[in-house]
Amino acid sequence: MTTGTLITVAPTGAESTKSEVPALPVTLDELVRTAKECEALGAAVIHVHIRDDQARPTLDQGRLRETVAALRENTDLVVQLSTGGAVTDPAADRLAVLDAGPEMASCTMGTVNFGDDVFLNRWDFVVELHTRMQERGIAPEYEIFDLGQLTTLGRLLDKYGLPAGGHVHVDFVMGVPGGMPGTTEALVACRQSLRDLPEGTTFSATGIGRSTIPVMLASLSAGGHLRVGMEDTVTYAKGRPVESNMQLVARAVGFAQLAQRPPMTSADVRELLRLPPRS
Ligand code: KMH
Ligand code: ZN
Repeated sequence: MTTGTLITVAPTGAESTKSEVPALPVTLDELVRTAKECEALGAAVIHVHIRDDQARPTLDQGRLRETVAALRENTDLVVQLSTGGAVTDPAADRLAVLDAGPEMASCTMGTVNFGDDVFLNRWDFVVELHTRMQERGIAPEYEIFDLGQLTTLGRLLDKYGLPAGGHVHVDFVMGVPGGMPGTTEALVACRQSLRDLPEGTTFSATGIGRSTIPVMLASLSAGGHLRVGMEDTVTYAKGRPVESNMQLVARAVGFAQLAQRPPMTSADVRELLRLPPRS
């Protein structure tokens, strides 16, 4: 039985521009402020992409380290760095994200068309990410953009073993143009496929764009957790741009409470993911 809800905020992403979406947090100050406010509302994990001084996506190692340190100093959130980066980022830079020492990092389970682009995740790259995280005690969040990627995850775990700590957590990223749709039917199909993964595997889900609300409701009803944020949607309702990440987290918290699955604290989440508690 799932009792609480793990709420992840993905505040920035790599796709929206600051000029088109002025509320997007792109500086370290904006990110830290967002993290603190989202934590106060009920988020327990933050999925982080960073930007440079021109607000362009970057994987600069110094900035990544500074970001991890600032988020740790100012919040108790579990800091999950994106190894997905932007579609243009080379594999070596994406692997080097792990050198910034996050507690958690994303690990996408295959290649997917991404609008007009391709989000490239070759098998050898996935293996390298998984095994480096295993060696360093970083908890992976396996990002699933399409049903077959769950089969790939099963193959990865069979061949290379469980992640550090032994707990498997996946995130269904639904509604990317090129991936699975953000529908209840697709979520249920993914949920069914978890039967082939280790017992106790947990999942969260996020719906891109207008699939945000249906995916949130489907995930809660299927025993899943939630990821929300301006990485995934910049429209709150028809004709209403998102005002802030806090607005999205507050809505997710409201839905979780209605479902009688209140937000988990970051300490609860560390226990779930078998991460060491914060000293
Ligand atoms: N920005 C996308 C190309 C992740 O963060 O791990 C990939 C992405 C996945 O956002
Ligand atoms: Zn991301």
